[in-house]
Amino acid sequence: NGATGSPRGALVVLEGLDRSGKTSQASGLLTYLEGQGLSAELWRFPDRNTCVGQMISSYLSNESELDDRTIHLLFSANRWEKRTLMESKLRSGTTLIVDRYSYSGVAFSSAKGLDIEWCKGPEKGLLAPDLVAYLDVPPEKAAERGGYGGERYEQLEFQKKVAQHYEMLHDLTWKTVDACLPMEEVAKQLREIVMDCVANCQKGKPLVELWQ
Ligand code: 2DT
Repeated sequence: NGATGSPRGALVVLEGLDRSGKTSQASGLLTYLEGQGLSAELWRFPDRNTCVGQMISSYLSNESELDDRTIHLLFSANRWEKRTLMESKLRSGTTLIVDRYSYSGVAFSSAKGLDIEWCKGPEKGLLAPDLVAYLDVPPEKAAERGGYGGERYEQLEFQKKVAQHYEMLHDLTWKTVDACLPMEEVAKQLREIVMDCVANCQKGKPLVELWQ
């Protein structure tokens, strides 16, 4: 952000299967970044607070049925409705730690059998993460951690498919962290890659769009 001279924040996305530890790690990261004196916020998708988010939430809790492409587009719309705010936060110097993003969108929908390129389509033009930290855990291990809620998708066989589809999405921003390590070790590795990413954004790494 050379125009104003104020450094921009980083867009950091955490991805992984259910029970991979994303949510706990995301809140640990937020505390750490704030402790470093950085402006940071924790976001998550789906954002269940909006009208679109409520439709998604009722689908996930099996209270409603939707066609696979319809729910895919709703997840995407739920990111689009946050895009303007996301860009202004980043440009004003706030780092965003985002629990799930377009990579969940594509991995989960394509695991149902939808074409992966079709799935990427509506994500094009959203902001590209500066870092995607993938918390890697074998689906069987994640299932053993227990506490799959009763939501749609929280089943071992489906999670195995999602893991395979995540693998097709690795790109230059992708960093895999072994989520079977002790929680504190995972946290330490995350802090390192995130601080590295924050520094690059401060140095002027451009903010670009996804999958153009
Ligand atoms: P949690 O709220 O527990 O993370 O579960 N999902 C998520 C999709 O299918 N597409 C998406 O675009 C996103 C963001 C992953 C949300 C569930 O919804 C799935 C698990």
